[in-house]
Amino acid sequence: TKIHSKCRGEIYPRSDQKRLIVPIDKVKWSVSWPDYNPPTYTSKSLNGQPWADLEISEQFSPTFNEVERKEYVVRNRVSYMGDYQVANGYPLNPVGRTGLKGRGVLGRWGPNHAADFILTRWLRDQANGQKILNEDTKKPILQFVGIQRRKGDEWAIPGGMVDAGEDPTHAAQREFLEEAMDSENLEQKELEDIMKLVKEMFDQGLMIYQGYVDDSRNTDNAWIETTAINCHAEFQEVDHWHLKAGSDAKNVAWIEITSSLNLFASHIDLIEAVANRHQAHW
Ligand code: RP5
Ligand code: MG
Ligand code: MG
Repeated sequence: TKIHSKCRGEIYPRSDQKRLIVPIDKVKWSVSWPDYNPPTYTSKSLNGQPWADLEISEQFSPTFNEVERKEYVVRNRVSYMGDYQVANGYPLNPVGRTGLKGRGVLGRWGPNHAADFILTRWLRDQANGQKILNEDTKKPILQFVGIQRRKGDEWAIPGGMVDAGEDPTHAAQREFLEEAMDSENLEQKELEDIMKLVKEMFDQGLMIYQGYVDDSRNTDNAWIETTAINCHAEFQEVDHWHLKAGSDAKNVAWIEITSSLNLFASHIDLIEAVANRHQAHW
């Protein structure tokens, strides 16, 4: 895995908070850096949010590395990367230093669980329906449904945070429907019709990755981990689906998969895994 390329920027996203610059060879906690003391930043936007943790104190000390059940709310504090360290009551980023303490804009101390849904199909010749091969690799070209994020304008895989107690596979499907089919603005009847159309296919999706994401919002004490699902349409069953950007997406499109795509967070790694899975052009 590539380590911390996106969360060692100079300025924390959506703020003017500076990070301490961490040289690549000092990312790992195992590399000694006795004077390491980065600034602390937790966005005020977290105040009063029901999905966000509180500041760590005697009254609020989460049960790290466990699925916590308190006051009937489930909070999954387990990392897919194995047990993470907790130093002086604060969880430590399993990949290493980011140059910032606190939670930034992330709600949870420790892992913040997300889910991504990668819908793929073959690029085909409009006239005869044949798969199109890349001239150099002679391998068929895949397409995936990508969205353009409202925040930051970057293109990404549709995805979002897993709700408390929600199954990650469900979260991935739900986020796809919200961001790529605008499900939140559909009439009940339209939504039911779409669900009938997609459900069977979606349930055949395969988990391709579960773990850490190199996201610019990560800090030393809070980070995003994802469950990525790939659902592949082998024939042309998805061609008539009506894609419409919704929720935190402002555009949606079928995008050709190549290794030169520029995508949000470490989504390019997920796309590479999908290309490999289907022996597609990369
Ligand atoms: C990425 O952030 C994950 O892979 C997921 O796509 C996304 C979740 O954040 P929001 O879309 O809710 O901002 O790290
Ligand atoms: Mg969303
Ligand atoms: Mg999202």
